[in-house]
Amino acid sequence: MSEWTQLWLNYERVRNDIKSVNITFSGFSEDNRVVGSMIDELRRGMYGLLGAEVSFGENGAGSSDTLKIEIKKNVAVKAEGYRISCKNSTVSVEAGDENGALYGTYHLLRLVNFGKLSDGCEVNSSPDNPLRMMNHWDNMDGSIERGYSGRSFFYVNNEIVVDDRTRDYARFMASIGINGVVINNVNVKDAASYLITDRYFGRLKELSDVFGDYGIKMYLSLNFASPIELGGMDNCDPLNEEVIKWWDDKCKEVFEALPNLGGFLVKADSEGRPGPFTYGRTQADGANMLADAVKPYGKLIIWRCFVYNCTQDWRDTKTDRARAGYDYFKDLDGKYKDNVILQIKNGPMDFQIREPVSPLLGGLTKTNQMLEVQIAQEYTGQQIDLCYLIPLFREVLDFKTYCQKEKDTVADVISGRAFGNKNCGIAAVINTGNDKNWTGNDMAAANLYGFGRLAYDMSLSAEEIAREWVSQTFRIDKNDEDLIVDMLLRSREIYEKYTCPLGIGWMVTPNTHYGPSVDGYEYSRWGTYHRADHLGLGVDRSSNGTGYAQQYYPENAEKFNDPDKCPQELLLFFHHISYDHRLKDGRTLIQYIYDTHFDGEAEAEKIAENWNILEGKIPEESFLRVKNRFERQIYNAKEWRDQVNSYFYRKSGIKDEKGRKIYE
Ligand code: GCV
Repeated sequence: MSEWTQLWLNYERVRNDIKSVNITFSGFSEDNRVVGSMIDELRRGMYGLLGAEVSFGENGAGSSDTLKIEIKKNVAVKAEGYRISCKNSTVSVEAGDENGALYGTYHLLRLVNFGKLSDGCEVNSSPDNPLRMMNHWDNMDGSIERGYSGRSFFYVNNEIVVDDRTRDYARFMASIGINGVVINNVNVKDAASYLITDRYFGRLKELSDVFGDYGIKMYLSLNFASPIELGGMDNCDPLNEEVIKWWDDKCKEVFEALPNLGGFLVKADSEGRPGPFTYGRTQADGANMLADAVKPYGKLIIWRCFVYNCTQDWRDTKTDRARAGYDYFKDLDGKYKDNVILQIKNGPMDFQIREPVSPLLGGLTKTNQMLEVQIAQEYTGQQIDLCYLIPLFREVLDFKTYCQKEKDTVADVISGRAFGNKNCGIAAVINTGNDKNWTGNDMAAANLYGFGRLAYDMSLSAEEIAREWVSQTFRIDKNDEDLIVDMLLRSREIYEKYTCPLGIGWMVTPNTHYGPSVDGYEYSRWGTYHRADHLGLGVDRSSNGTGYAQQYYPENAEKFNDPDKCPQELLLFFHHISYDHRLKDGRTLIQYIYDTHFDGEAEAEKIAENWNILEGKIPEESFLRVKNRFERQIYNAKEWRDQVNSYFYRKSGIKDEKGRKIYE
């Protein structure tokens, strides 16, 4: 029994009628490292799920209780895709490459797990996104920025750790189709700056080899000021010849030592990080200089668009952080090298429970784009409160940008379907740590699993993914499975109800970002992000206000610009609305705020009660861990309810029509 759980790779016995499994390969070499991982997983999975002996290679006809599996190379299958079919108790898994065969193997194990492997079954699958990545915000001292599941399992005291846990991590990632992992925080400081020196190459090579065994490329976050910090230079101007030469030499050294490194992720000119702006250069100047340096090795520069001035003075009503990404990047569309990808957060702000989709997604048409989401629940309950994020990600992917007549959703843009890009995809800020259960709250593993599955197959619904996760993770009957699925599916709405109303966001405790503080957010020190006064609440981002709504294509701009057409859930993001304004259902804004906060808290109590039904049906440790989180969630929900209601009661002077308790 290892010190950590196996998450959804829970290979407990599901049937007993198959006594042996015989596996053959054609077109794939058993010496290949990814095939080696496949063999290990099949042995482990088939033994666990079926209790069957597993043999490899031709061994005669076999008996009626033998399951035959043929893993075959078929170049007609799309890159990293697979086909599974089952006839006469013989299963065939076809793939064009090793990654596809590995993903097909994991899918086959899922079918066995779900009891869905039977004659006639057919699966045809290939990834929608070329790049499917996890971004770790792990620091080398072992802390994790915005980590809620313990400490890093990659680093202890500035040293890199490679052990059995690393291998299990790589297995989990491959099982959901992840093919890239950034192993260090985008805020590259202290020892992390030295990751691109020979001090760390040995361990990094070991780590990247473990990833390589599972078809995963390793990436590093980069410090843009490395020529200064490591090279002793007096600047890091991307157009300076000596700086360019320094990077060329550095990349040669790094990629010769680490051939399985896919490239670099860069946060520049944001929240204190260095970047090209210091030298009067553009973001494209910075990204292209690095892109040239990595190009001889066929590598990528992933450049983040989370660039904004966190010290903006919000007393000026035209100031708007939401505008920043588009303002900095739109005019440079088409000016980036082919091996640059711009990584864009799903919203224009920062992973709030509700934001509009960033206008950069699809706003750029000539530049490689990648979507960034956050499954570390920084603003969405910190893996204490239950918040299943797949419905939110689905909304983002399905958003029609109107960038062209057809194939214009965010999913079309990031997958390359819209503009034919090859370097594109989706990344998540991950929610793992060295806690026994990996994600702090056992239920938060649904977001980890769900992100990977959705990144691979963007046609999956939030409910399908929730069901897959529950039925692999727990061995429970259909009613109990329904109960957990229902909790997951309702959780985002509940969290939204007791926290920030109608897209306004941000009313969080400064720095920690957990719990309410209506005026508190650290970067609102020059005035509030929500702009509440005694008459109303919300930020006017229409053409009369900051003009942010105009950053969208006309169809969306028109809708967001007009308070009568704006989707209600985003009303306060786009408009300053008076407390007595009547919403579509006839309620006033202030009454809506009171109602949702009372309802949200009550609904959180209800799902917490439902959890108790599972006592004795799932492992006790999991049950108790989640129960404890629910208790803390209820406490948090009450705090939010009371602070938000009191704040707006004091501001507006309007009483709750239903006479419920609001602290004065
Ligand atoms: C890694 C927010 C978070 C920071 C994070 C930053 C980013 O501001 O609070 O912790 O830094 O986003 O995405 O770069």
